[in-house]
Order: sequence, then structure tokens, then C-alpha cells
Amino acid sequence: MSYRNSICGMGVALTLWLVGGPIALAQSPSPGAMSGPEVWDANHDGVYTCAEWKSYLDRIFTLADRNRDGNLDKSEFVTAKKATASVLPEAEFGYFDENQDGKISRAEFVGKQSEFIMRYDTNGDCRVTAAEIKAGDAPKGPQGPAQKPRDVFH
Ligand SMILES: [Ca+2]
Ligand SMILES: [Ca+2]
Ligand SMILES: [Ca+2]
Repeated sequence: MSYRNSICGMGVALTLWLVGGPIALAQSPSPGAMSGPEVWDANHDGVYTCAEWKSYLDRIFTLADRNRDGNLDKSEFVTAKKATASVLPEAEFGYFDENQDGKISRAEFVGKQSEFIMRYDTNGDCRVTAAEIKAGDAPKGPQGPAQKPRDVFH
């Protein structure tokens, strides 16, 4: 609570300090907008690495493995699923339980590759940079542009 208050205080102070700058107000960050890869960019440098991804999963595994037996059972997985909802919304138990023994080991959990990295890491160095994200978001894709039937009458 006091952390939040101090952040607010800082925000007010900053805003006051920046009065006169027309863009100051437009830049107010929306709180709670951390959904997506930002949550695991540990050093917040905008570069998403495999190591950061793994340590993120490792932390979640530790959090979820309540009885500390090194495996997530189905009830423990609920915690992990909640924690990863913003980055792995589709991930069900079977997605992680590769050997289908009904429990998810730490290796199974942490060994999952980030779909985000797989999608954007075009040069395969296990680092997704801002430039790669930009290139990956360019308006082109497997579906291609909508067809233009009108061209038939050209
Ligand atoms: Ca980073
Ligand atoms: Ca467990
Ligand atoms: Ca397993």
C-alpha cells in the first residue's frame, strides 16, 4: 500500500514538475497494462531473452509447487495457469505434461519455449529486440491481404 502511495506521490510530483510541457499529460502510463511479454522482461530493457523467459517460468513453478515435491499436480497447476494467463492463455495441463504422467516436472515447465520468442526471434539468437517485434508485427502474414474480387472486372 505504501509502495503504491509513494508511486502516486512521485507521479504527482513529476506532473507538477513537468507542468508546461504539453505532452506531459498524454504520457501518463496506464496502470495494470502489464499484460504480455513485459511481465517477464526481468531487466526491463525491451529485449526479451530465453534466459529471462526461463527464469520467469522457474519463479512461477516455485510459486505454484506448494508441497515442494518438484512436480505440479492438477490443483497446483491452477496457480501456474493463473500466473501465466497473460502470456500463455491457451496453455492447459497437457501442454506442459509432455510425458503425460499426470504431473508437470520443473524441467517440463521451464523447458517450454516462449511462443513469443518463437514468433519474433527471426535471427534465432534467443533475444527478441524491439526491431524484431516491429518487423514481426508488420501487416503481412499467412493469411495475406483480403482478396479483391472487383479486380476480375478489370
Ligand atoms: Ca530483457
Ligand atoms: Ca507439487
Ligand atoms: Ca510429466
